Amino acid sequence: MSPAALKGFSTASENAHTNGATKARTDGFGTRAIHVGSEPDPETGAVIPSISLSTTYKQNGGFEYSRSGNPNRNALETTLASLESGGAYGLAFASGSSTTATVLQSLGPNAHIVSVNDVYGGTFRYMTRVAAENQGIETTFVDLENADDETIAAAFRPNTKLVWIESPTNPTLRLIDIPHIVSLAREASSSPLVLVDNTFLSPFYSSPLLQGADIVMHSLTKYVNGHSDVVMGALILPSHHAALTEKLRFLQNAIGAVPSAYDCWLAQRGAKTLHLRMKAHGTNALAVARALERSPYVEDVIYPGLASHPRNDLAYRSLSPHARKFVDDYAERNADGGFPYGGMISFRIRGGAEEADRFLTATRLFTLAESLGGVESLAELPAQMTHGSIPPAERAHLGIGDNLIRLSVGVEETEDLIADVEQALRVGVEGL
Ligand code: P1T
Repeated sequence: MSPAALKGFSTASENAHTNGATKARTDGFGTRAIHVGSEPDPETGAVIPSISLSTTYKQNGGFEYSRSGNPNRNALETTLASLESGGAYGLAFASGSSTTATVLQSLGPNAHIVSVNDVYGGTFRYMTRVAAENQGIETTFVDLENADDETIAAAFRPNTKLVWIESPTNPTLRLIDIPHIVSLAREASSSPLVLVDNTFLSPFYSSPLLQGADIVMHSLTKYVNGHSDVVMGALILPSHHAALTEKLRFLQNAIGAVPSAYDCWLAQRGAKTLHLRMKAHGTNALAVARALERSPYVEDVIYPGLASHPRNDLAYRSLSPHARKFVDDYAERNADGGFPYGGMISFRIRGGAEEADRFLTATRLFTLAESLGGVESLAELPAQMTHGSIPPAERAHLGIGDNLIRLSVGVEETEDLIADVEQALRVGVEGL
């Protein structure tokens, strides 16, 4: 038995990257985040892995050429496969967008996709402008939150190969009942795969593979790396998808949209504190959402963890086993209803573009910027920024108006964030 096993935690070697597969493990989420894929170096004893910058490797040493695999990417992929509960295989890519592109390329020509109607603007753009024009792929965008079963079933075609889900969606935080959509997909004649883009909740709050999804994707740029200094993406698949993993791994190498060893090292370092950060993002976001709910300057707050959110029960049901434990402990200590559910909030400021603009320039701690999931708080206007590539009529239909503001709530002190939002709301609406 290895010393690590004697110490009682599952080790990276037990979760060996052999062929990308990880074995069953019993350690908790935070323990896996810190230990799986991150073994002390057998030669030097270094606790933190070194960065292997070599682009090529002497034959028969386990690696060949860095695009096909390198120690840092393998280590990160092992960590990711372990963190995404139900996962066995991890594949890292150069960005979330190149991850999306690789999955869509795997569908071949003239396939059909059923996608949730409110997706990240870049995903919408890839589906409608790149996959449609270059691969003849058609995408039907469906309101998977509210549409009845007949409407959803009617969207499936004989060539539907993929169902694309984000939950909560970007930016209107619509919640999708993943097990229900999986069951509808299983009834479709073309047996489409179900992919969940789990970027917004991260592997801490949600485990779509345990809910029946075939593939989970992440923009690691966001919560998993967590420090706004890496652009990267990943796919995680369960053990029964070895053949699909091989196909995607072939494309990972053949297309070559791979991350650098240095970025993999950074993302793995970030992932070690994912559980700590996600708890802090969640408690801060809940507190900020409550402050917004109380404010006379706010029309509408969307945070699925709020007790007043219409799908708050679905949010609770959709929690990963580890998040449910955290949320239940939290609820025992705070009998005020609602629970932490990730760090993203969207709200409509009273007024229009002018008020939103004033709010966004008045915040002191929330920086006006795209992206999310870093330790620092960010604010943005989806209609003009992240979702500007969605046609105006479609944006209006989705409720992405000029007064919809999206917050990525960071892990600063709670009361400072609340004070910042409250003063910026006053300036935004009253112009003071
Ligand atoms: O930025 P990149 O790493 O390529 O990931 C794309 C992506 C995929 N999926 C979701 C749900 C995302 O939110 C993103 C990127 N989103 C932003 C940059 C944003 O500000 O919403």
